[in-house]
Amino acid sequence: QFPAQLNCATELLDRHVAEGRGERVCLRAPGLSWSYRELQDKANRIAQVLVHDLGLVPGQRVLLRGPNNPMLAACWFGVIKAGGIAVATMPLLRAKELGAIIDIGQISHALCDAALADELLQAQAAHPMLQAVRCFHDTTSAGLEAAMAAQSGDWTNVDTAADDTCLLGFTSGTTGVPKATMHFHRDVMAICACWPPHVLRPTPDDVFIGSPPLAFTFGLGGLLLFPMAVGASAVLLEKASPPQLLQGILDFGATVVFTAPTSYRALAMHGEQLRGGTLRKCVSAGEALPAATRALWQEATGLTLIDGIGATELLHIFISADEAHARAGATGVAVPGYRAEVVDEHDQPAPTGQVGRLRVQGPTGCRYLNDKRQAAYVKGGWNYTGDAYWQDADGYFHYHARTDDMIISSGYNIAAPEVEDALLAHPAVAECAVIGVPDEERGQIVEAHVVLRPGHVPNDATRKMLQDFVKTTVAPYKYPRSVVFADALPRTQSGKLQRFRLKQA
Ligand code: 3SK
Repeated sequence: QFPAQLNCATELLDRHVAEGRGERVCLRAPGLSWSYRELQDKANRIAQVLVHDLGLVPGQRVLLRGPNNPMLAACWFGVIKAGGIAVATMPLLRAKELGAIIDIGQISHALCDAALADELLQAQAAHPMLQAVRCFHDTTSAGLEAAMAAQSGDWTNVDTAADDTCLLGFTSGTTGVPKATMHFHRDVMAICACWPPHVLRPTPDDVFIGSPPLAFTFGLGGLLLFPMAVGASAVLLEKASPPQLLQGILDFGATVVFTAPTSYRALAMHGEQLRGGTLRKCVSAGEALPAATRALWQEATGLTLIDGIGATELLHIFISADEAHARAGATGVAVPGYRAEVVDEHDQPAPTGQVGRLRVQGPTGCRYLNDKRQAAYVKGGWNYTGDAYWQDADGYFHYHARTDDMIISSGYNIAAPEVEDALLAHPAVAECAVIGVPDEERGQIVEAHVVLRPGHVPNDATRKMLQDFVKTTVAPYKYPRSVVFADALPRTQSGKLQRFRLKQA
């Protein structure tokens, strides 16, 4: 239960200063460290620039653009403090994609890292609804820092209602057509009260690090909201590919890491540098965790992965298990505060062991902004996440596939992730994605797109070796009749595999 009036910036940031923790380290980046008091000072100045200089009124939407860094975080809090709605965007988006977000989100203001300004300014030229853009990390007199210097560090947050929208999370899902999900101040506080204290159990001495962008709610929670909810610190890395993330963990003595399964596979190759080090909690989400990756990480580092499934629509993780309750092949159980069920095609609870559609209820839920897809996502108060799951006798949820990742070949239902798991267990496979492609005889056949590890040759012998290997671990009808070798796989900027792009190719 939250009070009727609530501003999440007051709870996550100002409270620490008010309660005497202002000098604790809040945000770090290479060559930089800000205390809670310093972050508050910057966010207060940004709120005033937005209100006094740029005419922002509560409820207006502010696009944020930049790689993960402390100024981007300060802008996020500045918007919230001013009663605005933060719309963080993926750093790699181009002008056309930004234009779609401006249109859908009805964006009036933007704060942008100067390094990424070009595409946003192009988008602004085509979308005059975006009235005001200020760039940070800009040393000119027109930059945000100059405007901040002219304001004071004192500011009283706008007295928002708990049910006022404070952020729009954009998701392209796996289909590529963007939707905006609206989340309230109370939703932000709800996610901080559910998964972290029950599953992650962070302490004020933890140092968080990770790869997901703050524009992906997995990153926003893991690298900003959750550390700040307990007065801990977070390291924000602009570039967090596996070698950079490894270096960051070692340099900053990180204790909690958030990244995706593909990244854990790559980091596991350097497990000896992490074993016995500072790291104590490793969170995997963003896509299904293959059992082979869980085992690889455990063997390489001695650490047990905390798996979880979340959704931009529900803001963060709703099914998960801590290290003590982790089970190979299972995502976990419903996070306290949430209910989850697997249902059949008639929306009736599916029997134990039977695959069905996952639906979830809890303190957060999907509210698409002006989008008819709302009717398919929320039915009867349940959020239908688009995942196919089954539950075991102990109530653990096991991921099967996205509901649109099922391949039907000669009447057999084949889940793409199961074939991917089988391929990933082969030492020659670095990454893979499995899709169904049309076939006259079988309706569809299984096609695997495979990125090989260095030293393996993409030829017929390797293809046959992989096909034979899959047949030895899963039912032979699931083996990929077609194997395509690739240098890389198409992924969203949050790291999710875009199988639809392989299907279009
Ligand atoms: O994709 C996920 O699993 C996820 C996890 C946490 C927060 C948000 C998302 C989309």
